[in-house]
Amino acid sequence: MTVIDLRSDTVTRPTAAMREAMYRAEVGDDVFGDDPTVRELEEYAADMCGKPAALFVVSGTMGNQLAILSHCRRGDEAIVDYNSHIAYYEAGAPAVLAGVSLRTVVADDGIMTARQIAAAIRPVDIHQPPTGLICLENSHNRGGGTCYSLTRLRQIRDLAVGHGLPVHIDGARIFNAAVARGYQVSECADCADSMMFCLSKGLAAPVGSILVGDREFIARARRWRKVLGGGMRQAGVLAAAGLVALREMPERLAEDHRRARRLAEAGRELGLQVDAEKIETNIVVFDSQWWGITAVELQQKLKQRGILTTVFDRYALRMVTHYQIDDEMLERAIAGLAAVLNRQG
Ligand code: TLP
Repeated sequence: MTVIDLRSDTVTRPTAAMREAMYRAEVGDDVFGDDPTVRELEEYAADMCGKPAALFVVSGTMGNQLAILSHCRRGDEAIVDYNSHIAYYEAGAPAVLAGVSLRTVVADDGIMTARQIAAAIRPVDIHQPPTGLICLENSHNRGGGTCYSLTRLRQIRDLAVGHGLPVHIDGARIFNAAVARGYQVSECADCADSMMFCLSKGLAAPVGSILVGDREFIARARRWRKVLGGGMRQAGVLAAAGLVALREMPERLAEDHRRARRLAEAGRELGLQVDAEKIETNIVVFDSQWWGITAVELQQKLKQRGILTTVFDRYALRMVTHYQIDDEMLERAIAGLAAVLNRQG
């Protein structure tokens, strides 16, 4: 039985072109600034985002945390939505590492409005933590792969500029958002002071994320990366795969989005609650409550058929389409879902 792994797009394996590039990569000691391939990747990524500088980091989590460390002072508060990766999945790192608390906003599908953010900005008051940063997630993972519109991003940028506050975008899946919404990643980055994106999700590179921003910000982040032990040596072998990911992989994401929509429509026909119209990118979150089956039970039954998924909460189960899921595997996953639910019903 071949396993159909819909747990995440993080499970994607490097392409043949990536492995070839890794094999041939020119390398040096990147902590000394001597790795030509890392430098090439950083320059390429900065250019793509229309920012002066970039930093290659171990993970998306590290990229987000370096942004918080580099923008904020100890005691500051960062505005995030309550379901954001930073608030939900980063193990309390803003408090642990930066001494930064989070002001969480409850936003529809994870997409905050400028008005909600404005209401969360603290007044100058000795009793309250100063607002130090606004963080947006695009596309939004727990929101079901939802995306910010450029209009919304620009409204938030204008608000932030008015308050003298920096904006960071957790763009782990920014290429998914860009492909789905038909904008450039640079147009998103233009609405923020910093942006992080992952090479190791839908773009299929084995390891690594990128943080972009201005030179001074990236210099601070580089120092914080060293503090956290994230200075890498001959990292060109990884950067080489990252370059292939950026050059060759973004366009095909539309295929993952088409398959996610197909999966959502099939799930809805089976009685799982999901707003298939809302599926814009590669993430589908099904609500199993109507079937009277918890997400954990559904996950286990699917697993017995070789279909792997992620539990979001009691009745919410996530499935993610990606490079290793073709049409035939998707149809097998849908058939498996139908078999499990029909037996259940
Ligand atoms: N998300 C992972 C898990 O951590 C939940 C996944 O499977 O989706 N920002 C966003 C929006 C993310 O979805 C993730 C990873 C990250 C940051 C962190 O990236 P990594 O895993 O590289 O630290």
